[in-house]
Amino acid sequence: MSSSPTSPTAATDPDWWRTAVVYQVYPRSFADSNGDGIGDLGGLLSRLPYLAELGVDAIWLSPFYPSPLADGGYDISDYRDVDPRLGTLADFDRIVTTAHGLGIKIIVDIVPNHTSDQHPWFREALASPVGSPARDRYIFRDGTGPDGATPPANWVSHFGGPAWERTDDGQWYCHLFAKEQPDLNWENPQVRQYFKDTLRFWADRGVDGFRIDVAHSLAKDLSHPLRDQPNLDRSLPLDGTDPLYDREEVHTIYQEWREVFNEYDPPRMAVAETWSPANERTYLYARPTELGQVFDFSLLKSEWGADRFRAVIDQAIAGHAGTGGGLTWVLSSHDVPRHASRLALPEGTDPDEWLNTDGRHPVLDAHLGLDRARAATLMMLALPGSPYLYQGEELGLPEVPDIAHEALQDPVWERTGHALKGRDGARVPLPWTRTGTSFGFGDDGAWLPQPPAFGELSVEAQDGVEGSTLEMYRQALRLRRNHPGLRGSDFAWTEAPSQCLSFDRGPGFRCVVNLSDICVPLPDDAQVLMASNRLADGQLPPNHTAWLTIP
Ligand code: TEU
Ligand code: CA
Repeated sequence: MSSSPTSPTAATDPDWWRTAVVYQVYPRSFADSNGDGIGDLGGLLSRLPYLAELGVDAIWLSPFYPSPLADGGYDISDYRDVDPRLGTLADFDRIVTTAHGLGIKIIVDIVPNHTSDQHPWFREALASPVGSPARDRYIFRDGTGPDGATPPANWVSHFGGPAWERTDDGQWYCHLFAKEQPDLNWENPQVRQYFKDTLRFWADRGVDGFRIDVAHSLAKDLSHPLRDQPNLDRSLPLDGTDPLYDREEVHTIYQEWREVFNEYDPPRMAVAETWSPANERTYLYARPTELGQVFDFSLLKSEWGADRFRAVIDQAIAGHAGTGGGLTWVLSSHDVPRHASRLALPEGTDPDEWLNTDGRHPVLDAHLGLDRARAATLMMLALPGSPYLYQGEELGLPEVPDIAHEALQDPVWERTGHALKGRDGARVPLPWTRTGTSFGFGDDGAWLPQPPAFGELSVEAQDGVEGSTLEMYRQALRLRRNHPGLRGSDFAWTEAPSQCLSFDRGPGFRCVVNLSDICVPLPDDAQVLMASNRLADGQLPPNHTAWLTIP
């Protein structure tokens, strides 16, 4: 395997993240180095050459910190260490050094909305009296109604049920996620200091950037009495005044963090995660005085369709214009059904309902899903800005919808009273080889069961195979890095056949996406650089994308 040489400018360019291809690693599901069934840092270290050959610019690591795993590691009991099941700080340092040697940046996940209930601060809070400074780091309140037996407010958890849990002494604490994830009080100066020092801890170890979990929920209106909010952000029009989501004050936190990022050369980058429906406020997180980037999940939330994709792209580009922030694109993550399955769902199908049938209704056309996934990916990789890839999408992995109920790990399953299966189907450990227990993920089993079909989707099965999804990703990332027409931020729609999209980037580069159900001709004077699949007599088949050189 050969790695791409690091160009000296790329290594020091302070704006590297504006165009970077970032690959999300969910560490427990990536590669297992010691056969205990759990992916770990040793596994990742051994696969860094694979990621270099794939051609990614950066790796975002989902949490690898010590965690009781109430929410797959997003419940952190120590923000400045590595979970012993995953390795040590020395292993982490080796990853940073090795990745940098291969020209790959490292981004770590920061989870500032909540800690684990096993974090020393929360244990101290529980052991301390009502009204104590230890409790003030979290959101403790008396209940209402007789004996205070009703929660202090009608806030709801993202994972189902109320956002409040009662403690032994009768007070309640707020948790917007699982009850093992108590929300921090961001009006507390110690909380603010702790996270700035945590950012420095990892920046000092050489990390290049941060992904900020639930970035829009840190600032809450905690004035007495607590305001009503019985809805989740997903269904709300947000204008900066909601008691829980996307409050105007949250931006002062990121302005303070920017000062920390700028203590380093090059300044550390950051990307905000916010699930609120994208509107003009979403892009404020990406201002250069704050985080620089915010995930744009509109593509990930969009169903297949030329008008839909076009509207999403227009909104993102227009939304960033004037803010100075960097564009991002996402099709898959550890939180949603993989796009190779999602894009095969019939119009209007709720992916959660499909999951609830264990993937039986409707039965998906896997071929169609893969075609569309590849076409959507190739479109995304041609857009200006920074695409975020999720591990395994380069293999065309589908969602695993039929994990046995007993094997499910996502807290969503229990907290919703089995109404939602949750996110495990996107977190099944990767197949590296055709055969073997756990398909080369490790020497033994895997913490979530892998379906038999994973063998033929493994890296081994696709490596060097012309037309494989893996080779398509490799080729696209190589071209993206080297084609002058894909640098810069130029973008212009061009005329396209019905239900197709066509856009030009820099000099001589055009991308055409066929979202119709008939073959369409390509422009006469175009030369095909690559396509998401084979052309049909020089025409672009339905559910395909082509990259073209035009005179
Ligand atoms: O996700 C934030 C979030 O709002 C999710 O609950 C999202 O709505 C849901 O996953 C969709 O089903 C982040 C992390 O990405 C997620 O993995 C964590 O569980 C969550 O924060 C809590 O830290
Ligand atoms: Ca392991």
